[in-house]
Amino acid sequence: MLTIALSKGRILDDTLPLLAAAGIVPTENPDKSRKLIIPTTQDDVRLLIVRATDVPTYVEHGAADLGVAGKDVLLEYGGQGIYEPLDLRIALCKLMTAGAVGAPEPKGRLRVATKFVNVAKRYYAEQGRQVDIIKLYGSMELAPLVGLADKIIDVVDTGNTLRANGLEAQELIAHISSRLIVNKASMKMQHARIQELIDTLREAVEARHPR
Ligand code: PRT
Ligand code: MG
Repeated sequence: MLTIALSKGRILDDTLPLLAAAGIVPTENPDKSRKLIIPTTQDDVRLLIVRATDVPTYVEHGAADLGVAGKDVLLEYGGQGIYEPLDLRIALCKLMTAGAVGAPEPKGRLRVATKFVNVAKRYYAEQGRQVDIIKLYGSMELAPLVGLADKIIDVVDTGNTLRANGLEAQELIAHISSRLIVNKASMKMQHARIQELIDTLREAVEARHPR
């Protein structure tokens, strides 16, 4: 059995066509179903529906053999137990700092609100900048508006969410796309099977999202 962990929403939507190219099609619509384990047209392949931030955890611990996760999630997760063999070139966005439009740089320690605590620590450490990091789980855009933080670090796509809240994107931390990830033991134990799937997905990526 090959188990593939995915999150609902944009990652699922953009991954299903790639899996279809490898002959893997869910037997029920994962967006509509309440099931968290979804069989596919291949008897020995199933999908696990998990939170985006939980995908690396399932894969590192071997509860899933493969997964699809945003590079933002992978940068935050860290973890040495996962291979990342393929850039799927889907769910593109940027990891950025943002702050209130026109706000001056604060004099003292910068307060940064984010769910990407590890990324934030690394980013400001590289710059030699002292910061207080405030962990949030969502609606980061609110933090600078109500004085909780000077800046946020978040994923930005169109920038509409920032603009709607009087914020502007400032520094680019990383270009983000979603990656295929593989459990290290699975890669060894089921090498031929998984390598074949990676190769097929790579061709599908080249066809659908050419550079
Ligand atoms: O939603 P949930 O809390 O379960 O988890 P999640 O937000 O991590 O998952 P999901 O499905 O929303 O995103 C999965 C992956 O898609 C992320 O890990 C990113 O790699 C990628 N991605 C691509 C994005 C976006 N684009 C994106 N725009 N993830 C989130 N957003 C959010 C962003 O956080 C902000 O709130 O959309 C808003 C900004 O969008 P714009 O277009 O207004 O700039
Ligand atoms: Mg989300």
